[in-house]
Amino acid sequence: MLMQSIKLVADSSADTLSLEGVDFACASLKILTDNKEYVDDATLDVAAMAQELSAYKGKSSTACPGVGDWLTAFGEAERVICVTITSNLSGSYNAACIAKQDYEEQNPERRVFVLDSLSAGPELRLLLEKAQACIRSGMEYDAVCETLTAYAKKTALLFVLESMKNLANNGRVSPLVAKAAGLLGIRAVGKASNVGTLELLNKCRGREKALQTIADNMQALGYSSGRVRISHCGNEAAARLLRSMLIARYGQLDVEIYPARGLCSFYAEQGGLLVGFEKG
Ligand code: X90
Repeated sequence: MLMQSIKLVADSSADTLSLEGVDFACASLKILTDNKEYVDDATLDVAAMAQELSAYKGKSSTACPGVGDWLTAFGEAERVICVTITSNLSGSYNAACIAKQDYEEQNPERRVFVLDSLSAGPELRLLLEKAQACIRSGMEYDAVCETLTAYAKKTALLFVLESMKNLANNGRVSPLVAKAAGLLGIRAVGKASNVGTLELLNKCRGREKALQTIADNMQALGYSSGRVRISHCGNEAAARLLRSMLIARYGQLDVEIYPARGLCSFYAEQGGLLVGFEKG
């Protein structure tokens, strides 16, 4: 029997533009101001966007991919695995589910599996890498979907934010929670909760303390030696420091560091770090 080819699809909150050895497509979120629209795709100059937004004084917001954007990303694939940003903070998952229905109705032999990551950024990267490995090993579709669903329960996301202004202005955290970051060098350390919302864990004074607190929280969540993915907003130095701290505690580890793309940069803001990892 011919092996069915499987396409991987994610929204741009996954900060992933391509995945080696598999068919992959990304559905873009957008960042909006009164006079400009930034599409979070491969052509977006994230640093230039951050510059422009820091000089901009008006309102800014974001928009999730629409049903049509998801259908375009699915393309013509017979089997699709689709990973979205948390449904509790975005309409992306909902739009993907509607697109799945349309796609399967129009082409009864096609299948789409939509996974709500209940997270953002590097936790999605881990999920995509797991699916990528399964596909490349020749695993069949249903098994990949099951493996991925089980794996998603064993991954987590922690973050450290220097400002939560954009999150608060767009109603993604309460103004009270947002006060935890930004005042007098106070950084907010938190995690993606079990229901895919921002959960504040600690308020830390200073970068070093915030990063140690991330490492402590990883340990408390059962981290032992699994893969770690760190995305940063103009703060590679902090990401590298966190990696050193983790290696000092655990020995050699599989840690990758990369700059966040548009959507995560907008919400995590300058200096922010997102840390996806395997709980153990
Ligand atoms: O649909 C839309 O317009 C997108 C809204 C996205 C809102 C939240 C994005 C968060 C990005 C910030 C820190 C980590 C959050 C963890 C969430 C569970 C990253």
